[in-house]
Amino acid sequence: MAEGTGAAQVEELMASAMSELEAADSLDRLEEWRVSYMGRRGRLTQILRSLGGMSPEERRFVGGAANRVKALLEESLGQREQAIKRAQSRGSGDQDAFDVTLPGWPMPQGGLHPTTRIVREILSVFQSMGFQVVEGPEVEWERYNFEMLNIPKDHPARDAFNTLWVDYEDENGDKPMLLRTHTSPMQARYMEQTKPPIRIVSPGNSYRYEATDATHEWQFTQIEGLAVDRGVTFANLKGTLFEFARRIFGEDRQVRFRCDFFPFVEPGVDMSIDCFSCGGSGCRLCSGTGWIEIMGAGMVHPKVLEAAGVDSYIYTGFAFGMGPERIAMLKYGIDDIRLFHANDLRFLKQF
Ligand code: FA5
Repeated sequence: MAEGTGAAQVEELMASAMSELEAADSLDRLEEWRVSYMGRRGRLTQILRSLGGMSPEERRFVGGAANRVKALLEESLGQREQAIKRAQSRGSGDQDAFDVTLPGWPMPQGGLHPTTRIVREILSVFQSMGFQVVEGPEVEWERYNFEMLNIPKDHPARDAFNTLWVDYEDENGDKPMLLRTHTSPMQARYMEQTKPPIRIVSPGNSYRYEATDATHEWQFTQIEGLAVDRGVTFANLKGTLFEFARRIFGEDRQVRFRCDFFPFVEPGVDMSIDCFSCGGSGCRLCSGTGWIEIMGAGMVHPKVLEAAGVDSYIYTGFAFGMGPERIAMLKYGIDDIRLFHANDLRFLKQF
């Protein structure tokens, strides 16, 4: 046999073996294929057997090629066998093909976002004191966000609420829609709809057009509180918020109320707790003051009650508004509010 002829034979055998292997679609046909190429009288076996009659040079050449082809065919046979078995077990619905006793793949477990966690925790404290949870729109009318809260147009207090206005014009050419700058519009909305006694907390997103830094975001959460009834006093406000602070920050908390101004309350206060990091002696967390401010509050302004149709001669109320992210920052030692919306799993996985 000439060197070229032997090589051509091996090459031709390889091509036909591979195409027949592709076509073999059952284990029986696979066995037939194996016998016809690699069985005792198989075509490849014949070539290997004929090596003895070849010249040493030809034997080296053809033998090398035939052995490489043999290894390749054996490997391809194994792969084809696996593929046929997989296809058969899928098609037959064979119970043995799927071992139900094997443990499943572990699914990565998600967790609640830290804002969701703290909001739920705060709400449950107030719910346990008889407050009901209500929610309202984030795209709000100027009327609820400002006017009904005793902040008329051109009132300087509007400067404190850097507003994102919605590009919508009414028939007078005014733009009366905005992204609410706080959750306080819910005071007006709820009082307009519901007669006292009222005890609600209202969580939700608020938006302000401001530069972000470690303690300011342009989108943040607030929780509003409102209690209106006959004879509600400032002592009720202090008692409720004191209990809230102890339940969230620990039994030994001290609270401090100082005068502050919000047009929708009179008197208005800000509430601080003694710094739980330094115990009141002054540290970085409390900027050396020993106190940490956590919310604005006050007695609902009579004008706000009247604007919503509540008789201010009969009823009084208190209101408060806090930022849950800031509270979570204090509680969990988070030093930058921007982490809440950064979608960084290293941060989120800690909660
Ligand atoms: C108000 O928004 C008042 N509506 C709160 C209020 C309600 C007072 C009822 C009296 C009666 P202020 O702007 O201070 O107030 O915001 C309240 C809280 O929201 C702040 O203490 C802070 O925790 C949070 N907050 C305000 N601005 C931002 C901001 N840019 N990023 C993150 N949190 C903020």
